[in-house]
Amino acid sequence: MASPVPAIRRLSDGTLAALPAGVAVPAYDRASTSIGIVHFGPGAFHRAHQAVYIDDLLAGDPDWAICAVSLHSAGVRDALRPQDGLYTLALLGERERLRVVGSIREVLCAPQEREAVLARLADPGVRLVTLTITEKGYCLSADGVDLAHPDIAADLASPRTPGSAIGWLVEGLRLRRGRGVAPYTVLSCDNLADNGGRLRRAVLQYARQLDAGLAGWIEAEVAFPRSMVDSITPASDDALRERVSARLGVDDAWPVQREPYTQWVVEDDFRNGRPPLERAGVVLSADIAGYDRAKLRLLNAPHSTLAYLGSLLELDTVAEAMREPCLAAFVERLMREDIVPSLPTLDGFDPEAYVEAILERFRNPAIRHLLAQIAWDGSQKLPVRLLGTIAEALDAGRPIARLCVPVAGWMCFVRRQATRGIALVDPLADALARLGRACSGDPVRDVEAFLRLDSVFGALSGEPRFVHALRAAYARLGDALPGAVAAALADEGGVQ
Ligand code: CS2
Repeated sequence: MASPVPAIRRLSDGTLAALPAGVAVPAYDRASTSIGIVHFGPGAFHRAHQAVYIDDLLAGDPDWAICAVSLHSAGVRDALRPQDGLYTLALLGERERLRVVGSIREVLCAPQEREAVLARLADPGVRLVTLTITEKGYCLSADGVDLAHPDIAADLASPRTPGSAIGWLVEGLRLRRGRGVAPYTVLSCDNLADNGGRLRRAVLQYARQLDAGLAGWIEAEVAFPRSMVDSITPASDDALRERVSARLGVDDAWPVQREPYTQWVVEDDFRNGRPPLERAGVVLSADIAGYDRAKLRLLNAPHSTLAYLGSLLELDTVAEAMREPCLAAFVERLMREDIVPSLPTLDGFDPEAYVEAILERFRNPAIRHLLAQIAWDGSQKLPVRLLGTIAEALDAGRPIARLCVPVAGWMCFVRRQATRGIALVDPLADALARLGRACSGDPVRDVEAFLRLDSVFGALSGEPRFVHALRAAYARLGDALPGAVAAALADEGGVQ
């Protein structure tokens, strides 16, 4: 008689003790931790970054376990709940190291578990709410919230059943105020300069539409520290899942991976206690402005540059793009000659060493970081990563020709995807697809059409020197096929 097929065992509290030696596991009793943090957006980045720092400090301070809340899809909840919130982090160094992370004690899907989310937000034990919801999740306008955004408009119409992050934050704060519970601190961990300040202004503007008293209370009582987060985290794929499950000897439905390097700088402005973050290696600082900007401009902007120009060159990954001499030389020159001069001088910050370290991280052959992943959401990323540098260079009378090449590269990428019938991942995907299809290759007409995207270009579109430089860059990329792109990049001296 055939023996029964053994049920495939799953990573969970019950199987933790049986994991092979060499796989790191939580160094504390998970059952004796309590939830002190609600996190919105438990994607790969949160689980590879903040949740790992919290995992490091729970042994010494058990009050800060995480309730992870997805705002839209049930995928993370469905993968992690059967695993008691456990998942594996693969650290992609010379030798891959595995670590099971235990800091997420609860996983909720907000649209399906509204009461549970509100109960957590109102819980006095929760003193911190963190967010990684990507740039678009904030529904920002130039200096507040976009009141016309469909998610915000829907929440304003029925604020007790929110859908947006800002709607949830404000509803949670309203409950706490009503019950006499001290507010939580709100910590944005997304790649936006002044992320805390921008979120604060957006929350206040939203709350003012609903209740001036509540808005006044939030303004007086709630802290929104700024933060800078950094660790390269390629999306999880089947190869990772299979590798990890094979090494663990049990199934992990959704492991995550990242480079060994990680950094988290947080403004030390918490009103209701905070986790002892410094014990886990977080840098707490009175003023982080400058660090967030350096990271966005010197890491994320080059990343987007590699993504668009590398995709046009038909390359797949960051490491491959860095092996393409014309592109690697272009990016390095962009960083050293055009971006470094835009950064304020900071005590203890050596921009040249920072550039060197970033280039080294981009070259890491152990990481398969898809350019297509970084190319997502260009309409949200370009303003924070590149267009601010261009605006400042214009004001200061510095050259902008090279800085315009990645912007033109994005336009060519949009055009190419549209002509190939490939959908973009971008909140403006429909408008961009229409624009891309209407492009004729004529620099004057095409650039003018893109510049009408007000939420992307804002006042820059009326700046003649910018329009001129962008047209020139777009013209140099020509038909945007690999030959033309390589020639434009190799000839970069000429774009000065
Ligand atoms: C990347 C970032 O996907 C992207 O747009 O530029 O996720 C980048 O890897 C991280 O910010 C690194 O800290």
